[in-house]
Amino acid sequence: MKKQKISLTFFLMGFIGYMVNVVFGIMLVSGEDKITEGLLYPRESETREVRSLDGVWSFAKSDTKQPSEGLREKWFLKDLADSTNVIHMPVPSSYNDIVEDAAVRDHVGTVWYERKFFVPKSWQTQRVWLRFGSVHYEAYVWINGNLVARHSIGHLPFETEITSHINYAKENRVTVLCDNVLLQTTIPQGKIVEQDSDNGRIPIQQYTFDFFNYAGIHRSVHLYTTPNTFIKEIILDTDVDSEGNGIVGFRIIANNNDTTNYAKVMIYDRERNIVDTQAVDGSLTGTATIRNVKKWWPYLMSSDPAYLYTIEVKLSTRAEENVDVYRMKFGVRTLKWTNTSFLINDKPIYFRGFGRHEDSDIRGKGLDFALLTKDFNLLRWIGANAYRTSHYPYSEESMQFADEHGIMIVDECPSVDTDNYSNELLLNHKFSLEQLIHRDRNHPSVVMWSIANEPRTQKTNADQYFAEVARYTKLLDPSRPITAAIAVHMNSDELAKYLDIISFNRYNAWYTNTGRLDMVTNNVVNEATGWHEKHNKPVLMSEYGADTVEGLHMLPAYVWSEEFQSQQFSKHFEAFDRLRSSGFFIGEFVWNFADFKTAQTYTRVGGNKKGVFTRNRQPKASAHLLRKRYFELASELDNYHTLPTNLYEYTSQNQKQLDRNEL
Ligand code: GCB
Repeated sequence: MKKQKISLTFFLMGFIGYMVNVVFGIMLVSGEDKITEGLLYPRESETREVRSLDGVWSFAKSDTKQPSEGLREKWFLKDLADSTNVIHMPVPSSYNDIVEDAAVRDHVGTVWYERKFFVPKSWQTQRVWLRFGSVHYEAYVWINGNLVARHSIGHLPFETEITSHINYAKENRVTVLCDNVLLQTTIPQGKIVEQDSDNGRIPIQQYTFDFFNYAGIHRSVHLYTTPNTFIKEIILDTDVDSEGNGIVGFRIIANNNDTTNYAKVMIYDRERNIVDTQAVDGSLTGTATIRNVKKWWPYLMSSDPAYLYTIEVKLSTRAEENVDVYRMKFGVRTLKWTNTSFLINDKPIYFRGFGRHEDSDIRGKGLDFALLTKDFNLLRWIGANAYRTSHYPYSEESMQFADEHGIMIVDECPSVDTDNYSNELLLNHKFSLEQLIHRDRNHPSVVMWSIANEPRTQKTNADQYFAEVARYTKLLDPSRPITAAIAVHMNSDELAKYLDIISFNRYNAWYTNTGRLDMVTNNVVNEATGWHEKHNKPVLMSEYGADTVEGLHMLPAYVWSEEFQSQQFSKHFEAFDRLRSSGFFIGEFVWNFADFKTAQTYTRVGGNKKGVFTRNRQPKASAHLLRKRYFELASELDNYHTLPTNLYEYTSQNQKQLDRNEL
């Protein structure tokens, strides 16, 4: 089925009665048949060059009352500064917190970005590609005034070939229009309402999800080259045979689809030794074998976790040998699941993890390598082995970090609080999963797909809707289980039956029975047991927690204090240990790794404070408690006995004996 769609804001502006004179015409968006192509992560090789366009771009916010002005006046045809006032804007970054102006922070609708660049003459014989790691939510891209790309759904990459639009002899200009409007049919959903203000009637973006709707060019922008005939995709499927050899199925897709192509595939180990070489032709499909494979293990589940190999693909055509070369890292591990357990390399997984956000001060959701590195250091420090990409796909660079550090990922699509089910929503939801799986399918760290967070699965049509989302996800990737973080009561939920693993979010002693630390443990045990008894599937707790203001201490424990967060965690730990002994409970994820910004409401003091770390990544008291538990679990469950020497502070000579008794 083909569907027609115009840009969100333009649709919206029609909706609220603004005049729109110039749109790009009608953009075609197809439905189920929309399949992502290409998008290999930009990497240099002897046949490819990569250039970053990150840096300081020109930026202009549209006038909320004249959202289509820039299009009507064709700002993309000349320098942005010739049409409107521009300011400096870093890329990658959200634009919201860069300026001391609430109108930018709370802007609804379109903004413009622009920068100039040169390409070397040597690129004239190559294809040139422009790739965005993510623009939130909808993007239109012009090169030298020509519309070259359009993409919607934030948090996911897109690219386009710009070879024929490039000037090799002079400067080039890239212009981006970014639209942050969320509607009932976008993923995630939102709603625009018109309200009276002191400045007249204005559109307000409403949304139910609990994180700030940051917008802008959130991830890196790259130019890269490929030869004329090039490797478009590499799809891996790894396994381990009964003798412990790694089986690496690979499928290479070349852009020309020519059956006379052939390829040489080499597999290197971590020390750069060649461990297998395969020559394939025609279908470019084959299987490599790695003798005595070193499996990819999660952090603290092996003394040598996160072992990665490198696959090198050299594509040749009848006319030219080694026309394109691409290398990428991968891991070999198996996943299996039953109705009580989830196994990696035939060993049961017990998740010790977090729900997280891509969020920090100033840059919002902008990719930042210092932050990324710090976060992974903190994950290791605290002994976590997993996190969920709540509530949208995280950066490709973070997925590479997860592979390298052995952190298992529950990879979530951007559907949050899914409601008001419609066909258009379903198509977009499926497309978000298709783009996500296309992007992340080769990462060993990705062990599960999460198809939604807290969908309203008690509502009319939820059953039918999620039957289809689940079917489609499993069709795209049968090798990983699917889950969703459910908050609806198990008696009214219509989704869990379609999942392989049931995840539930619950805030005992916080949103229910606030402050009652004596009403946590049994409730958690009963709810998890209920889910298992109803559906006969493994269960994990995907969210629990309490808002906590760092430095607020109250004894006896009182909500918002550090004491309360620690004690509320501890009550959950008791529940988790009881559940572990009953055999179907496979993990615990604290909400949240760090404090994060939300929309303004009277329930949030400077944002959501359920972090174990502050927004600035400093530990609250609960972080030290959690660290003890996560390492103790590693020791108990995964035979990991090299505990950090500073896990316990010295208190007395008697302490060791007491600790041992407690363990
Ligand atoms: C939830 C949501 C998460 C919120 C959290 C909270 O259930 O999944 O996005 O931030 O609760 O703190 O309210």
